[in-house]
Amino acid sequence: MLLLWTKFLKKMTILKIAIQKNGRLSENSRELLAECGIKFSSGTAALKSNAVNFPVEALFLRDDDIPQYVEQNVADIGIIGENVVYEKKKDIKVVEHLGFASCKLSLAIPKEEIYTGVGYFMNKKIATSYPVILSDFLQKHQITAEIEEISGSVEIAPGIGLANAICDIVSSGSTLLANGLVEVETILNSQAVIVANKNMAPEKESILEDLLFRIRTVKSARKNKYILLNAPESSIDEICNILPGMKSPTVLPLAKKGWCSIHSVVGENEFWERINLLKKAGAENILVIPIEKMIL
Ligand code: PRT
Ligand code: ZN
Repeated sequence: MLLLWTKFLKKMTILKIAIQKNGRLSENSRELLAECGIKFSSGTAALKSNAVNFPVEALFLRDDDIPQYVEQNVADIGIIGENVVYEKKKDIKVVEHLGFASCKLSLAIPKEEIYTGVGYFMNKKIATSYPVILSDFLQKHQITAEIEEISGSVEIAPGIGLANAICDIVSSGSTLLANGLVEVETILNSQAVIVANKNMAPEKESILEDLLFRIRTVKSARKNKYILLNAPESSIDEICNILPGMKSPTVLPLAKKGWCSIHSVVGENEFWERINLLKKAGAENILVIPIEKMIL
């Protein structure tokens, strides 16, 4: 069976997707493809792997190289952080936001400094791994500053006298705190995205559309919960207003006279707020269940 599929793959159009080999994006990227029902033939050690049930091939690379490979058609699409898209400035397009690896690219200074606004950075030395984004930001604000490009452990730079300030990725903020720094400007908000080559063949575009459909289905399911509850019939209208659902909630009679069961879908973000309103409206035995796939 696998041999037949391998022979078939050689003839058919394959979409090549570049994902990070090791790092903050790799697990989520692999998980997303797995939730889209795509299974790969090799384990995590391989540098490329064909899917056994979908026309894609995964290439496992360093995230910094992905924009260039997508531009050069070595890969058709890739999963990277928006920060890398803007830093590398390659001729590629963002086709989907994925909602994971959220972070900010920010400017931070020693906490004992008094911050006076962006003018603070005039004639200062700023350490960063993002010289392109930083220099665009400084230019936009007409600030002349020296950029010290370093590839890692940027937060240590002010403490060892290498720079006055830093421009780096911030997520929880604990690395800044541990190094006596405070965030003063957010340059950009970032999350993982799918980037694509701008001149893909129509057959590849069509595979990408299928893949994006699956990804959107997985994303909608992650953002929502299925909710079931029991309520007195007199509360149906009020509860339906609290839980509008996709079209409208399902209302089923219970064996107990005067009671019904109401089923609906609620967004992850508004979930707690809605639960309190439902309890106030008389809902009981509320069950909240994760949704595996959601096709809109
Ligand atoms: O080896 P390779 O080049 O592939 O990976 P990498 O080391 O360049 O990147 P990696 O795996 O560290 O991050 C990949 C992407 O994840 C980044 O490009 C961002 O889009 C995103 N991301 C999300 C982060 C973070 N959160 C993050 N916290 N990237 C880096 N950090 C680092 C940051 O540099 C800083 O040192 O974590 C520290 C700050 O974290 P907090 O939580 O203390 O604020
Ligand atoms: Zn990298």
